[in-house]
Amino acid sequence: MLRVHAIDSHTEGEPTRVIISGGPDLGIGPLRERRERFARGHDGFRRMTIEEPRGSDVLVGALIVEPHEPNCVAGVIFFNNAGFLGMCGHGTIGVAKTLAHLGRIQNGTHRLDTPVGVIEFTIRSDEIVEVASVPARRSRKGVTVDVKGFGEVVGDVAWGGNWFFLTTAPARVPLDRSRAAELVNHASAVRRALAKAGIVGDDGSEIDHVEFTAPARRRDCAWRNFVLCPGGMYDRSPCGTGTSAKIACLAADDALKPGEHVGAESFIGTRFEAWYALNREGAIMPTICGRAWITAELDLLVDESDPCAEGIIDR
Ligand code: PYC
Repeated sequence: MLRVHAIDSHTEGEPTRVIISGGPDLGIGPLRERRERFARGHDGFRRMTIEEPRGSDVLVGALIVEPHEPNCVAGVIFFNNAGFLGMCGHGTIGVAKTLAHLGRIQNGTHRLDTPVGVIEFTIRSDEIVEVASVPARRSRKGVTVDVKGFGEVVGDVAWGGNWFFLTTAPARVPLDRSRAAELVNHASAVRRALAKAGIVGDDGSEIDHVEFTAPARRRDCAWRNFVLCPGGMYDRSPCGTGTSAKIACLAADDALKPGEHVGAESFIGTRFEAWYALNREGAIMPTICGRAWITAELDLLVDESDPCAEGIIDR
């Protein structure tokens, strides 16, 4: 019987399952290389830990490993129902709260090794976690894409730790939970149209996140968003990497100054606060803040005879 110990949490509504022990041996070396080994040799473990019947499509997994970079409290590889993520903002907040819950870290600033570089997070005395994320950038402004069934859509391409296409919400579909299925459908069509048109990130990667923005309903937020993640699920939180990408667009338009704080409202009405600084090279360095709550401590059990050991497989 395989036993995998995990801690579940949610960050402003978006769940994270942090795998503490029982994961595959990925060897040593940079986290980018270990993520490749995970993807090539242990994809069944990814599916087993987050997908049905032990999880759900919306869960984001975070495998804790030994860090490669110095002075990091841990290394982490994020994954979801579609594969592996570069960075994950809400997941980092979940990891921070989980490590604190386990007594491995105290309030204060810590370094975390990820496949896209080292990031720093700070657990504040008010329990809010600040994530100083990877550099963000807008790579293209005002890109027009012809979306089958929906017509022309204009948006920006930006990197916030994952690749995003950011555009205003469809005119006739309010960002309401009752309209989630339509928004998923529309955003998925945008994603397919981008791929078909060969519109990719400036490193050649697929743009696998689509972000719609609309005016905020909360007075303490500047916009409300809907973010479609690669596996067809929408982010319940305002999406950390999506907020970084949005900040990169605002900064490029000179609509947000360094150090100016802004609120991002999620599709379910929860909030992140964000701001950015410029580093010596002039790169945009976003910080995202939010809260997470521990929801479960669990042992996942996998019996060799279980036909759904690696999730539910369609035959
Ligand atoms: O918070 O960066 C994020 C994120 C990415 C996918 C789901 N959440």
